[in-house]
Amino acid sequence: MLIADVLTHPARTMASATRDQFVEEGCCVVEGVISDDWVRRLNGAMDAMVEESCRVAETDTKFILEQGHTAETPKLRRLNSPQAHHADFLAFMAESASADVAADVCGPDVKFYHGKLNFKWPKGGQRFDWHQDIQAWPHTDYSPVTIGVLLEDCGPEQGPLLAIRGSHKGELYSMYDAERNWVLKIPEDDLPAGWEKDVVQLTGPAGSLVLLNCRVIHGSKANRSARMRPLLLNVYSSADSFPYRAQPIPSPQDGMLVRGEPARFSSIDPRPCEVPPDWSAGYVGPWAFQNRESEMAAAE
Ligand SMILES: O=C(O)CCC(=O)C(=O)O
Repeated sequence: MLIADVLTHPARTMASATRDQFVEEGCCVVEGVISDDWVRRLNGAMDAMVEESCRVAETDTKFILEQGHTAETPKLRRLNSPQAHHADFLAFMAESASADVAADVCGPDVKFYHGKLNFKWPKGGQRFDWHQDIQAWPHTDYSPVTIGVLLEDCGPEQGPLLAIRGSHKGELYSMYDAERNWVLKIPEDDLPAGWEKDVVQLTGPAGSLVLLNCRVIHGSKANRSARMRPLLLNVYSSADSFPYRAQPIPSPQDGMLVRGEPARFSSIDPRPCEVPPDWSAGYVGPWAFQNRESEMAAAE
């Protein structure tokens, strides 16, 4: 659904000023809609997954491990498709106020696309370079939204998500480098002039939702603190928005309707999007190309 049509429906869970901020800036934090009980359940599910990862020695389709991961000192970078691996992650994605917030920004008919749980281990969890998401999973319109939930309090030292306010209204960058490697990275020299003043830190207490429009430029710095930074990220879209390339993080919940009715017609936004590699044989993450040199120095 195009945003002009979404806005004909009143926001029901977000304050309308916060929704307006999201529409204008491409990002926002929503506090106070996820209960402490949900935060507790999600943390329990996360702990169970971390415990399971202790029996894994190499990255696979479920767990992406950081260097130095061992059973004694687990260091996970990502759990793919948490909703496929624990009932509480699934219930949260489909039944909680997170899906209601998705309906506020996607329109009343909402489906799920994919999910991941990103970790940043204390004192070392790595940076994520500036990038836009939609080039990894193009859709027929730009309704897809990533809704993150902070599983712990997250302050500036923990490597919170950073977004460049308003950048969703600008161009889509190539996520390939000059050698056609899929790097999912925008070099800082290529960012729009004056971008530094528009960097927003998406921090907040545990249970806060952080919203990213699928076109907004975002990234994060390393975790320098002594606290973990776990961030559960679910991508939703309008039900009438359809991906036209293979799903990079496949799961049985891909396309699951979580609010409203299924689509009869597709929504089309003609603004072009460079297509990603074919992920049908498996997603090749950008890890080998991320976190090099001194990028993000200007955001320090
Ligand atoms: O976990 C992070 O800090 C960044 C995650 C992100 O931007 C992504 O997964 O697209």
